[in-house]
Amino acid sequence: HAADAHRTDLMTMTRFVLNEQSKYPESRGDFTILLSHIVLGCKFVCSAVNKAGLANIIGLAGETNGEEQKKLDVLSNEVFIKALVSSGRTCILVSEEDEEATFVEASKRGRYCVVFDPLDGSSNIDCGVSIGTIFGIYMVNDSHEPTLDEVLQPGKKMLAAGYCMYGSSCTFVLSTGSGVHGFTLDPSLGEFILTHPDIKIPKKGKIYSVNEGNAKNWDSPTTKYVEKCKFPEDGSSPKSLRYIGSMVADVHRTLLYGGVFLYPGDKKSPNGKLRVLYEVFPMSFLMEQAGGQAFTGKQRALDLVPKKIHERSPIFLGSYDDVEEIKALYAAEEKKE
Ligand code: P6P
Repeated sequence: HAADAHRTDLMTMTRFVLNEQSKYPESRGDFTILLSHIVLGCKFVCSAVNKAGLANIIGLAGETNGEEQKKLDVLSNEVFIKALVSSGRTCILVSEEDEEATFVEASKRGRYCVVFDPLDGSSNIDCGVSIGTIFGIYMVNDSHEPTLDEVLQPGKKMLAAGYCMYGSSCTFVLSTGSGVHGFTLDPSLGEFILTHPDIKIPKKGKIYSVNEGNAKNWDSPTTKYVEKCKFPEDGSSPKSLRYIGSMVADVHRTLLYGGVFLYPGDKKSPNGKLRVLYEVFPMSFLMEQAGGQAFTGKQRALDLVPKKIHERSPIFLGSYDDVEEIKALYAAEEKKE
């Protein structure tokens, strides 16, 4: 029976990625092993975040055996770094939590570079708002003498990218370059099961997502675009504003419902707030793979070449047609200058 087959034919992430990998006969399963270690980190964080509210009671996040209460993002970072190094498949790691990149010792070195934010939006933990882990994966060119150049690459060079959102359920969204797929953690199995195969973002949306509190400092194209969302000139109905203030949650809603997420630059911070390597690139990669697009105000986000591992960029991402409108406003501004 089809229904039974569906129930008993569990498409776990491991099985899904092995299927993907079978398209590359020469691959030795290294990517699958790497991904399994990223998933291990996410399962740990999911469990820790879900208990965060009880931290003081159960002495979580740093155990109260005398050790000072470690912040969950610091703890999560340690778990990811250790899991990735122990996978034996990584060469360079860049984390939002670490000023310097981690160069894996030669004996444990592999072919992948992972850039990640272990707990993005962690300031929202205490009020229970969804937060997440965001990651991107590059293949290393020269693993003998790796340098930072291996990760100062445009986002279009990424092999894979994804995020894990710790919300009402634990949802892992992944692209390895052949579409975007969503998996939901079944806590009884401890497995991520495929629940959203081949996610496609609606071509146009009815939602815009931006921190309106920064409106005073926006440039003209962003100001004009937001104005159009609120007071459409063509008589169409205004868009809804949805802003959670946690990138993974705002992007996940945009991916599923459509619309556009903006973190523009402004007079105070010309490069905006979001980091190129482990926020802008992975989310832009996913948006393109889902049929949307991502723009920095100057260029296609994935074409940007980062100079520093923690540099920031303005970002406008989401439904294809909505981002086109933003690009047109920036192009018109360009012409005036
Ligand atoms: P603002 C969270 O702190 C974060 O890094 C992203 O997750 C989120 O999109 C953004 O900052 C929110 O920034 O300035 O609107 O509070």
